[in-house]
Amino acid sequence: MTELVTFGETMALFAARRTGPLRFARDFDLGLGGAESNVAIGVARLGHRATWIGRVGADEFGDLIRATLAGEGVDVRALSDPDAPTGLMIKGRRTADLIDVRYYRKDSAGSRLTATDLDPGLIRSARVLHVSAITPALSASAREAVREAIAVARTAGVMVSLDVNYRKALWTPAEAGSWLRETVGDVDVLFATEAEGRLIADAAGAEALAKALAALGPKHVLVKFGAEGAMELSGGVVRRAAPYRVTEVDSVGAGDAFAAGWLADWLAGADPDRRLGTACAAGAFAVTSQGDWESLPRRADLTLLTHPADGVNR
Ligand code: KDG
Repeated sequence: MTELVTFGETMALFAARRTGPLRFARDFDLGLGGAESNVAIGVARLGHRATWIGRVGADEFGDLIRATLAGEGVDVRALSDPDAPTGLMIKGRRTADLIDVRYYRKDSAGSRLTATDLDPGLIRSARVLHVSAITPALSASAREAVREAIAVARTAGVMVSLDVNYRKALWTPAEAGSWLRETVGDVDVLFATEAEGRLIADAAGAEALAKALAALGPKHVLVKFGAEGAMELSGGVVRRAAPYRVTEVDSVGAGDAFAAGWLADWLAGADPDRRLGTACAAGAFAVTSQGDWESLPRRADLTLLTHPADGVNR
């Protein structure tokens, strides 16, 4: 029985191997990326059953997505759309410190997701529904799918988790803010950076912001500070977690890893301090290698971040 259901668009991902303008890249690594499937992989690696629902094209990239997610232990419900291709994401390295993401996803199979692609029975049987605010920015039908899924989950008492994941290439701050303000009251867990939180509510300082967000409905508000750690407001109690010190190679996917760590520990019934620590550790692992999800941890990896001073684990 699945514990977490999520859905959204997963794309084929071409990552340039060389730093500099994309037109000089020459070689690319082919992989995949999708905020929600990244979370599903992270939750599966941490020992819980996760299902990802989405549409892919009837093409090689669709096959790659299906096979990779299944290989990661995710229950894949990927519809093959004969009329649209799998979306593409190109990741360039404009400088050693600046990753430049471009999407080729307009009218892609993933963006054509509809409410009828979902399985309400599956959502009702899960413990968590996880969505991101990327999906409502993809199309009217995808937006309707998010609305419908949240309604099904709420009626069944399934915990609803939302990661803001603001993507400026897909919609404006005003459009995102309006959808988020409409939706946040139906959400139990909210993941946001400070800037993303301010799309929804205005308050000076992270703690005041978390309180303003919680006042709109979510029982758990997670504010992420990137390399500076994170804060959680749950049941009126504020917790802060210090970051793990790691060498950052590629920060894309860190937020999904954080959500996966938090949700996996919620599923495991871990205490709130440990849960926040696992979220930070998963986020830290995510930035240590190329790729949006490849370095997500298994349970046994979590202790590795408190490694010996010589950096060797024997
Ligand atoms: O959160 C990481 C994502 O940015 C990535 O894997 C792809 O879903 C994606 C997106 O829309 O950027």
